[in-house]
Amino acid sequence: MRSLFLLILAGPMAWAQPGADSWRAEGVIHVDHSPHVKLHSVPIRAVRLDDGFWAARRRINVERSIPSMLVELEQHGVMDNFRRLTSHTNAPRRGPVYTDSDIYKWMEAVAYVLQSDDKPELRATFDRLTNEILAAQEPSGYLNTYYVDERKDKRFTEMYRSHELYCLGHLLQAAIAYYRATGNRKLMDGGIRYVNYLIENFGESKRPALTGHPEFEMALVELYRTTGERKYLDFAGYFLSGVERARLHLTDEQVQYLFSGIPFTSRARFEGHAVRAMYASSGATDYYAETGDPAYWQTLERLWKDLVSRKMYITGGVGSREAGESIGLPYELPNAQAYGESCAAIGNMMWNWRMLAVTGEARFADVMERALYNGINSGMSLSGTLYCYRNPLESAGESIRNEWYDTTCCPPNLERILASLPGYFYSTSPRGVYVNLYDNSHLDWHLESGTGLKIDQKTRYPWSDRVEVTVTPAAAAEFSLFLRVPGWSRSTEFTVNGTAAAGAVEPGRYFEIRRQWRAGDRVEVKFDMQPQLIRANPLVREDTGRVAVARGPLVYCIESADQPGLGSLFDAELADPSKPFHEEFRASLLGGVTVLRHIGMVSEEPLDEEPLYAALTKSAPPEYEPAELVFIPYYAWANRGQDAMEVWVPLHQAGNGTR
Ligand code: FUB
Ligand code: ZN
Repeated sequence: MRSLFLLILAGPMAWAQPGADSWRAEGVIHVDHSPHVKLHSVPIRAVRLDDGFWAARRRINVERSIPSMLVELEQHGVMDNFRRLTSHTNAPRRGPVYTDSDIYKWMEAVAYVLQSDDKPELRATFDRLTNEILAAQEPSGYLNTYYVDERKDKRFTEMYRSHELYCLGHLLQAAIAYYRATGNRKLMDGGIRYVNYLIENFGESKRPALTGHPEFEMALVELYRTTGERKYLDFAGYFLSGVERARLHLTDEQVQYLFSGIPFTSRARFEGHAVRAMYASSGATDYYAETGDPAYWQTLERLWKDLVSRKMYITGGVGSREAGESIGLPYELPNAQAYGESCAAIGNMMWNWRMLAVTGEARFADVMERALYNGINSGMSLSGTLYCYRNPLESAGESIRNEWYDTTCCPPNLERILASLPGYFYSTSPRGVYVNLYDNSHLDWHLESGTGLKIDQKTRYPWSDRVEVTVTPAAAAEFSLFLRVPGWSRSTEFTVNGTAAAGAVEPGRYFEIRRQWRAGDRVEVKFDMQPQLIRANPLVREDTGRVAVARGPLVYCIESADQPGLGSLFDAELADPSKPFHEEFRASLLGGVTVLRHIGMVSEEPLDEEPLYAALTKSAPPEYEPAELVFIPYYAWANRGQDAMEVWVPLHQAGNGTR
């Protein structure tokens, strides 16, 4: 089998022949034939995460999160919404307009798990759900559980809110992932029937359509990549062209908020609903990868810059406002009020993954890593059964994690991103292989020349600053190994078989080691993982006088559970930034984390007993005394009860109220 698909893949990449099992070689996004990408994906099945940071999270996902979420989805009637359409019961439809998408996202997560390991029971569940879902599909191809019965007349008449195409997009993504897991096209063929119906009836010379909640664009491009049928790419282009504004009578506020309805290429800034903006940008990047339209690229660069230099949290989270789940103004990055929906951080990773494929530039992988380790990782509890919808950067101890939300978009989204994680670790190009993420892992794949290639990473990353990479080509071959130098590592060292590797090492770039590689060649990487104090741009007024602590890819926070002597977390400040942090790995804490200890200054009197306003004089209270502060990784907060938490900690000004 393996030699068969090596043969298929050898040489210039060609469209899969009918009957070939080329689906086995397709990655999270299948960009092998995309003319405007520099990097190609490696399929999930080619990467095994060995015992380590992400293997532990992924195991919990497979063993706890995915099974318990199906129980929740069933209990909340998500599958019954389909069943009621075929069993002719009078049971009411339950859940919001978009809840069909929740089961689809869950199925996508299952499909990624099956790409790693065949689990017959899970496969049988997927097949059963597929049958139940497709039984509710109408002969025309239409499939949606909300616009039925008395709401049937409203189909496609309120697309700014209907999520009809959003749900279909998620169905297609689940179906494509399952096809890539098993070669089974049943759900995908059902999705295609619906898409074909849409293409026949909607478009510039037909009825007008709008995605309303972008997401369908990504799915359409992936369908094009999977089937080779150009009409799906063109249909994505139709939605991104935003030509229907007038015919759909969309207001300025709507097109701004929905991130659809005007040409994507006319967008000047990142705005509106955070998840919509992320998914639209992901879809537009997919579209660019196929078409190379320079107007798309200019827009994507403009939006990316706006995001990372003005609108993104240090955690990779996005979305400052609860109102409209929206992005907010430049530098509007409140901490306690931060919305930071898990789905938006996931969208950030998905978008940057696509930007990385297009450019091969490590700055995009840096953002992926930031979002993954922090703003995404915080979204799922260590137990795997509780989820954050919002991911604030400060909390007075409100309840933040729940098993279920009526709008439960985030939990299955977290499940699908964790399940698909092996697919993000490596990429290939005609020049060689890229290591995008670091963790204990094993790659069993091949170079684009067809030469088999295995790579082993041995590391305790992100706790350890060292990674040992063993490269094993099937036969000695000249190619490049590109290792990402994270932007946070101010000095990084590489040795090959014990000798320092030549070449300039720049943070935020890939380091290229080109040589004749032989089986067992060993590269050792040493990052600068010393804890760093980070300041925000002074225009982020909420962070004035405050610092955040980061170590490697992890953002840290203080949580009240770790400061037993402290009355209130908010009485504490960080002292003397010139002093080093004390690092300590605690195996029994929060699944095993490196904690950081540093001197703090704590108000002698509780600050909430101080007057609201007082004249600023040198001798004025409050007085502060030293106390140790213990920092834990941000992702691990809110796992021990409802504790207060703070990422941006005030920096104590020496001489100001200090004894
Ligand atoms: O509208 C569908 C999903 O629900 C969005 O992506 C989330 O932001 C939530 O509103
Ligand atoms: Zn969500």
